[in-house]
Amino acid sequence: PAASADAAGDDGRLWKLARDTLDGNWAGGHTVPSRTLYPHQWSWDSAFIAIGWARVRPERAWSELTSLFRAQWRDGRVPHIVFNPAVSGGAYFPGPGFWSSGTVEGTPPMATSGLVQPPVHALAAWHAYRRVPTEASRAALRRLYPHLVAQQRYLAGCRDVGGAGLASIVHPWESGLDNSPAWDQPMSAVAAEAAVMRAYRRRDTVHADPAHRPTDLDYARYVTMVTAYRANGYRDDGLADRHPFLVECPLFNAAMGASESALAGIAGVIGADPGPHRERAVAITEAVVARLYDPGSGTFHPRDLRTGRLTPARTVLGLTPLILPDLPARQVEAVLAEASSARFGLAARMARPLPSHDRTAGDFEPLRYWRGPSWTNISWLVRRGLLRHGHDRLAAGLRTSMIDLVSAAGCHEYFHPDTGAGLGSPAFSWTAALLLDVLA
Ligand code: 9YW
Repeated sequence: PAASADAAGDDGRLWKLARDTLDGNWAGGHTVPSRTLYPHQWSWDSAFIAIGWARVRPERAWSELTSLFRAQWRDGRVPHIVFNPAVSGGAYFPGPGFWSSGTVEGTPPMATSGLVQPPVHALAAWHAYRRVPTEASRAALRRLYPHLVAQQRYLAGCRDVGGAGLASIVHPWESGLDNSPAWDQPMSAVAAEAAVMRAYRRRDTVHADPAHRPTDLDYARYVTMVTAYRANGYRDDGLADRHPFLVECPLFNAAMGASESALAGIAGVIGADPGPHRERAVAITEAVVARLYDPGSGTFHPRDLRTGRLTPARTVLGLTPLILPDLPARQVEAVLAEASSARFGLAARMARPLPSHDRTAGDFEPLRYWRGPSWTNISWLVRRGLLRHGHDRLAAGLRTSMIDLVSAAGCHEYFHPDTGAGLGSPAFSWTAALLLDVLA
């Protein structure tokens, strides 16, 4: 009884810490990921953040998503950054001047980037609604629905470069896992001149330890890829013939499939037809399995459209198709085996947190961003997948590990995968938001 009383007291402390962290990052209408490092609105951050707000201030969950979708482009794309005009353009690189979205047809009045991020938004909206199924939430869902549908249509249409029903990403930033080892091979084909970066000043390395961030060479390539995309007005026709980076990512496409399933649920609630969403969810799941599952490794890998091959690294991206409700039992079992192996260490009692990359790989880097550290949003997604497929004990192990990290280190952006030490921003919104969700 003493131990559980302590646990309850600690939960109360963590609840307050997480709520205060979100409150501190609320910018009126949306929440910044971090006041210092990321002072604007980020697309997939807002989806995760809405899930947390639903627990404490539901009206903010809807305003978070609504404000993001106000920046949706006419073609349906939801930009990965919406710039806050009240924040200096130089506070973040690449800022509004670099993207110059205002010079492109069909863009909203506010400055945005031209890239997207994993489409976890319908998933988040549906999750938030089920937490607070009020009339106000239903009204918000009804307003969001056509925007969520347009987002999916853009990805499944304009971005189906491979022609197999999956969306391609045109930049590692679109994966959300910027410098994951998954991108090393496709990135190596992108011309990088160190000179490119001399024209710019990185801001991330002012706020965070350069040893924990992507390298200058990575940034040179990031800039080269955006420049190529921007030169064609961020258009998607003809990408296969001209764009240097085209990849079908397992997480991105699993999010797209899971969002179609979520849209079926949303459609049911607002009186629209769930049928087409269910069909699309099944088709996306089949394509993810057919195109991205490797029976040899027993896990999912990104497919590089430039080479036609799967990329070799076994990163945490490979586990994320578990969020697909229709994932066949065979692939569920394979992902569980991969997750429970020494590479990722998933267990009912976890010795260490879930890493972003294979712990046994030679290029595992425990401090560098997406090349090893543990991230709360990925753990949250994998936990959702485990629950969805009935693996409650493993889901509970992951939940405890997520809570323990924040309990010991605070709402950090990411965590050392061995020691659990907090890394990056110390007051990070999605860590706080998803902690609220798992604590409730
Ligand atoms: C950057 C805001 C974003 C996340 C991404 C993460 C990072 C931006 O921060 O990218 O400048 O590196 O990789 O997933 O949305 O939190």
